[in-house]
Amino acid sequence: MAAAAGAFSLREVLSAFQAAVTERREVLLGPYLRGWRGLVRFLNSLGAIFSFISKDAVAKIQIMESYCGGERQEEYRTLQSMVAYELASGLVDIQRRSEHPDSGCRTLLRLHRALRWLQLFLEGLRTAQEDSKTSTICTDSYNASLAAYHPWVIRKAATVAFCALPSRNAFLEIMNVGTPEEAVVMLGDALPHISSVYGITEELYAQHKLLNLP
Ligand code: 1Q0
Repeated sequence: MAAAAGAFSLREVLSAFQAAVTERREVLLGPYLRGWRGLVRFLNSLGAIFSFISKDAVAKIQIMESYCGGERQEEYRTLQSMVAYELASGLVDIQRRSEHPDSGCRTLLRLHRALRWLQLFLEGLRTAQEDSKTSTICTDSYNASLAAYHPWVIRKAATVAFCALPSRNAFLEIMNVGTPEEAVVMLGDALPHISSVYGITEELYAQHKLLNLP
């Protein structure tokens, strides 16, 4: 079943992440951010209880988009060129947030950590029993990833919000890629692309010791 025109389709989001990786294993920031924009649209459709999450995600996407459309846009074409440029120009706060509180490197790191959550969540959704609770899959994925970087109050708010998630089958249906079974197949095809983006970023950040940017 094709997605209705204008409706959210997870397929588009996932193909953006697929398009983000080049043959030379560079990550193109344009498609990467398009993928995030799509995820936020989906998140917004789940209800106002998630707006504190989508606001933060949008703020970070906007910071990145302004670099990508700004004066130095050539430097922000790929993740690799951004890291090289910002480091060589002293544009990254390494010890504490001070002169460059919103560097591309630190902003993207927040999205990168959230991508790990997404990877775990979608994998959980794909492999869970039909009657599993989405909120449990989501909480487990969160606790195994992003939670480590969030203070208690955010962890609490996030866990409360997760309880508002629809059932697994309803969730698979609003992804708009066909029946729940078809959605599961699509997730299986798509997840390696998200994992690839995640893996390349993790490796690059580790290499430059950027994984703990304040
Ligand atoms: C479906 C449920 C969505 C659950 C999303 C899990 C993430 C919870 C994160 C809660 C964070 C909220 C607020 C702010 C946090 C910031 O402090 C933190 C650090 O930034 P900073 O500047 O203070 O150092 N920010 C972050 O960690 C970034 C968080 C970005 C979260 C983006 C989540 C986007 C979610 C998309 C929904 C995908 C839906 C599933 C995919 C479709 C499958 C059918």
